[in-house]
Amino acid sequence: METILFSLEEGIARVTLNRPEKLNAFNTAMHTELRGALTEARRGGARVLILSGAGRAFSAGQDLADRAAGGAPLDLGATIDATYNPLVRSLRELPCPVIAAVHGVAAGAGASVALACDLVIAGKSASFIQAFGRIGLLPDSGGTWNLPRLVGTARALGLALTGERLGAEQAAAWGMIWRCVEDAELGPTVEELARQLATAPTRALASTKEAIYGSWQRTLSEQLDVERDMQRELGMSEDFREGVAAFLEKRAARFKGR
Ligand code: LHQ
Repeated sequence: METILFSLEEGIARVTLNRPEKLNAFNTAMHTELRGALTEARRGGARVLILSGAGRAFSAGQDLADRAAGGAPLDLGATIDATYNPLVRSLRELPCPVIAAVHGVAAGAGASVALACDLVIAGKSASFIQAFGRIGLLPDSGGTWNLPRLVGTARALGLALTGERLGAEQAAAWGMIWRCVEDAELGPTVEELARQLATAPTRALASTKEAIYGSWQRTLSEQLDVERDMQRELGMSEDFREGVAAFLEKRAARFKGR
């Protein structure tokens, strides 16, 4: 692969955006390779996926020089239909946690894709820029959905309308991301979390993710029913039996993700 790095070992899928000279801007090839990697992660039974960027940034968003996204007349709707929307849906539908490890800048769709991940961990010097407005666009790749849900309408509008750079510490203080750590701690923190999640009861984590995201479309009463149905399923899982047995036997559980 030319634009990303991919590996899957011991349940941990690692996807690294790899166009460092262009700050990992997404081009058509990168989208194609990302789709392949996510399919492979799912097929290979990944129990956690880490998304990161090579070089000095996470991603500067859409490659504005990519002919497939440029040229005239522009149909950005078609581009989005073929690229970002399937990517964001795949990340959300992956039946395991997805961690975004953000260092440097995450701008435009780079910020949106990071925020579409389940757990965002950023180094202290990282920043998020809603760069869309600067070039005459609105936040896409789920930005207008995720931002207000993460930080509230006032802050979502402030960020999107001004395009102001938001530092990682502030992002964590606002609840936009899960954690901000010292730059040097980003790699080790993400690796440790990934190892923890890769040995967790994966089906329970997948159901948790699905239930929490899905909750926005439901009433409390409907959500109670969803929790009941999912718990019924999980109650029949091997991992639930193992979890209870390990607790009663006062030993560490050995979850298999089944
Ligand atoms: C880039 C890019 C880039 C190409 C840096 N493209 N080369 C849009 C359209 C279509 C469909 C769907 O969705 C979207 C959504 C979007 O993502 S819109 C937002 C697109 N992104 C941006 O507008 C951000 C543009 N980049 C920047 O504002 C800056 O590069 C940031 C603030 C990210 C970083 O600034 P610096 O640290 O000063 O780096 P730099 O600007 O010097 O960039 C380094 C190189 O990367 C440079 O190339 P060069 O050959 O001159 O060294 C840039 O041209 C290139 N690059 N972003 N998006």
